[in-house]
Amino acid sequence: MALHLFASYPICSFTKQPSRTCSFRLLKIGNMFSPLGCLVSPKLAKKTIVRRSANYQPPIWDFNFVQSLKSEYGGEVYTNRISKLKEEVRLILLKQAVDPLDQLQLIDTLQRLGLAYHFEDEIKSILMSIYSHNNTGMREDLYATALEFRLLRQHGYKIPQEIFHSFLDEMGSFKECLCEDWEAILSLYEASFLSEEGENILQNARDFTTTCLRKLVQQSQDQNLSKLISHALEIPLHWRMQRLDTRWFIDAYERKQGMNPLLLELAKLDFNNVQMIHQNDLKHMSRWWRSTGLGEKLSFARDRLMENFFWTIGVIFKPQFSYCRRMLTKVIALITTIDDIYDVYGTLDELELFTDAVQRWDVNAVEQLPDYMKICYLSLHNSINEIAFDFLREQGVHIIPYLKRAWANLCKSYLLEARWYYNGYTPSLQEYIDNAWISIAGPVILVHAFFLVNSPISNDALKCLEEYSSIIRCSSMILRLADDLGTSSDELKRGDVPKSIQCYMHETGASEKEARDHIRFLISETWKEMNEEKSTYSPFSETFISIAFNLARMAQCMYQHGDGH
Ligand code: 0FV
Ligand code: MN
Ligand code: MN
Ligand code: MN
Ligand code: MN
Repeated sequence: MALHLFASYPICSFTKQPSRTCSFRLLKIGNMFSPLGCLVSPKLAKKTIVRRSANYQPPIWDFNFVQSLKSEYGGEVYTNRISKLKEEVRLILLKQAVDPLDQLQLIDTLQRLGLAYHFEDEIKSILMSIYSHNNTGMREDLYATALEFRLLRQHGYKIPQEIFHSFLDEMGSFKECLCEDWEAILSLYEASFLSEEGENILQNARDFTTTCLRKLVQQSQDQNLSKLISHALEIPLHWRMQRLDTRWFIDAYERKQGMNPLLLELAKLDFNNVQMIHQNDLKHMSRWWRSTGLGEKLSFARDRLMENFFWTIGVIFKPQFSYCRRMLTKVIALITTIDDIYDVYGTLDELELFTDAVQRWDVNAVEQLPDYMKICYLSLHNSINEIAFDFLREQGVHIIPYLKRAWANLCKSYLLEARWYYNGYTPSLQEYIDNAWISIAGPVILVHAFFLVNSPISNDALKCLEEYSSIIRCSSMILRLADDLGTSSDELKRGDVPKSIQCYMHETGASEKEARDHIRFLISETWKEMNEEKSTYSPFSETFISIAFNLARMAQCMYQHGDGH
């Protein structure tokens, strides 16, 4: 099914807003370019400005608590043990596991235990060899076939969905009798999420296995089995935030019959070792956040440093990417604050000034802003320019044009939503989406991430970055739609633009439940489109592609039970 979520792309070429703005020019509180003394003069301010409140609660992660975090897992005893275990596991991977199915299972286990990043070259060469011996003939073992299919696709190999032909009956449906082998069904279920647009065998596989697994959970007496299946049904592996799943799977693996104690020990030590690095990143950024003063001074905005940081672990957990996590934490903290200015606190006039200032990217623009915006604007300016400075120093390339453009596009999309809000306007779903995949800040996060991971930068990649090419759009779209599922009820209550669910209800007369189902369907279709990025040529590095996928995963984690943020 072809979905046209991105019908009026490219959106980045914003033009002047139409006359819609006229109606609320009347609300202006003074000349746009005079210093906004009204904000300092409480008399006028009180009379004319009614500000919304989101009633955000104080942070639950106390500064002193964060600073007190300690870990012993960086000590020599642990790192030596980790090195030794790594070599043993490498030997198992290269020498002991010779049968392709054993190899695939081991790779899958290493991935789920969060250890695969230590063995990337070995895993690549094993998969390459399995792929080159891949037979397209009749398959008999569904479990093995689905596992092979999933791992190969995950690593960018083109494997046709027709590999599952021998498991279909004359009508093209999966044979009912397969339902009895839960391991095979689970394996097929997870594989089915690697599908691309229009792959109907895989869509059938997804529907079929989902039904089977639901039945199995109801009937099963085996607690471990039920846990595994419920976990998979909740969110499939391909859509999961990896680090949390690693933590979950370490426990599951410990209970598994025939598990390898060496792998388990390495997984635990490595998890704790990596967590120590994350804690150091967090402590560092928590001090940075305090030094900005934004949490205190802008009391209307979310003070959520820990949560902002948590996003970055979902996006890129590997220990060597501390710099990327730290800078992305800044970016996300600034996004959160600025989003609240636009959604909650700012008046339309102030928002126009702020948008203009960001577009100018000129430190002198601070003069035109009210005080509460000044501190935010300068903080934005300093933080982003510092990232650009680091890059210029290290790589000799001037990247401010890319970064500031991403922020300008974000603020313009925020402003459009603010205009819709003040105008009481409900856009069509399409019109909403054309703007909303930008206003969720996915492009800002990804553009910065692109420069923060130290991958070589080609002109091709820069061009795709500038155009917000497909992977950026898909990842941002999933982020937006997942955010809407989790946050729009509260947003509507406090006063905000209608989000995708409400736009769809307004446009089609659907119930809220139907609208939510539709949004979930769009998420699922967008995943299929994004999956194509794995099997087609991309100028982006593997690291960047994984960041884009992980951002979508992180969104589905954060908003799984409402607004996790
Ligand atoms: C989304 O909040 C938001 F800004 C968050 C969670 C901060 C970090 C952002 C990303 C990693 C995307 P909210 O639901 O208020 O956003 P909208 O766009 O709906 O106002
Ligand atoms: Mn918001
Ligand atoms: Mn917003
Ligand atoms: Mn939202
Ligand atoms: Mn396509």
